[in-house]
Amino acid sequence: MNLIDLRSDTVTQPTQAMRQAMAQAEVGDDVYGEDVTINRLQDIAAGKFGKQAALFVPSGTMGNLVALLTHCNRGDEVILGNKSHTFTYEVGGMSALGGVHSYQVPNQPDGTLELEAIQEAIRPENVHFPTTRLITLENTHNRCGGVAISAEYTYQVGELAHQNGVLFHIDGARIFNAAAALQIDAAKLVAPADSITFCLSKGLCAPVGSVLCGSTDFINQARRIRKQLGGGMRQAGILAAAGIVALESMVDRLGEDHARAHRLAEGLATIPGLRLDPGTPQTNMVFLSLAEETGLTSKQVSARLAERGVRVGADSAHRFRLVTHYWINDRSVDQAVEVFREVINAI
Ligand code: TLP
Repeated sequence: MNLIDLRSDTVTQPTQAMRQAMAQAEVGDDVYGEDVTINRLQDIAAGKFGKQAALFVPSGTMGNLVALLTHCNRGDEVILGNKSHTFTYEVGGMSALGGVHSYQVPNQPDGTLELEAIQEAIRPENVHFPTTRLITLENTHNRCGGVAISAEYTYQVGELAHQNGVLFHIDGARIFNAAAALQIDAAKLVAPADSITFCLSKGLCAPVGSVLCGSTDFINQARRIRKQLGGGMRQAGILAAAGIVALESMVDRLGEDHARAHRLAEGLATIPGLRLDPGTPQTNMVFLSLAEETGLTSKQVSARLAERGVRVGADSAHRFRLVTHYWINDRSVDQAVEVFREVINAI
C-alpha cells in the first residue's frame, strides 16, 4: 500500500542526495571539535541566522533544553507560552534537569503572547521571587495552528526582554517555514533573539538533528551543557552531511509544502462533517475537527484512515493535525481527501 503519512513532517525520510552525502562525509571526533563536516554545518547555520556561532544537537528538544540551561541558573524563571512545545511536549526537562521555573503566559490564537502579559510576568526585585532570566517564543507555533509569527512582533518582544535585562530565545523548529510564509530572510526574523534552535529533521528532511545558534560565548558554554546532558557526539558528521544538504537544497522549496497544505484544506473543506480551523493553514499544517453531529471521535476516524493508507495526527478527541512535507505530492493530497470523504461517508 502506498502510505500517505500526514502525521508530521518529522516522518520525512532522507533524500537520495542526503544518503549520498552521508556515505561520503569526512568525519572526526566532534567532542574534540575535529569533525569537519559538523564544523561546516555549524558555520553555514550560524551564517544563515546572522549569529556568531552554532552547535549541532541530536534533537529540537535537546536544542531548547541546552539553550535554557545555558541561559538560566537553578531557580531562575523562563516566561513562555502555555501552548508552547517546550512547556507542553518536552517532558518538563527544564525543571527536571535544570531546576528552572516556568511562568506560562496564555498563547493568543496567533501564537503570540500579549506584550502586557509578558511585562506583567517579569518579576521585580524581591527576595521572594525567582529571577526572570529568559523569554521564549515559538515560530512557527505548532499548537496554535502552525502560524508564522511576524518580525515586527518578534522585535517588540526582543526590545521588551532586553529593556528589562532578560534574555530572549526562539524555538524555531520550523523557522524556515515561518520565513517562507512571511517572505522574509530568516536572519532578519530572528535578529532580536539571543539564541535560536532550528530543526533539520522536520520539513527539511534530514534524518537527525537540530542546531542551536547564538553568540560565541553562549555557544562555548552550550557545548559544555550539551556534553553534560550526554549529547557530545563523535563522528556525527555522517548526520551533519545530511543537514548540509537540507540547508542548501530543502529550504527554498518549503513554499511547495504550504501550497499543498492549502490544496489539502480546500479539499477537506468540501466534506460535510469536517470543520477547518479558521485561518488554517498558514504554513504546512492543517488543523480541523469533526462536527458534533457526526458523533465520531478523531481516534475512530484516524484508525479507519490508517487502514486505507492515510495516517493523520489525532490532536484531541475531535481534532486532527495534518502536516505536508517533501514526500507528499499533489496526488497524495488528492488521495488523502478522497479517503477522508469515503471514511466519513461510510461511518
Ligand atoms: N514536534 C513534533 C512532536 O513533538 C509534537 C511534531 O510532530 O510536531 N519545537 C517544536 C515547535 C516542535 O514542533 C518540536 C517537535 C520540537 C521543538 C522538538 O523537536 P524534536 O522532536 O526533534 O525533539
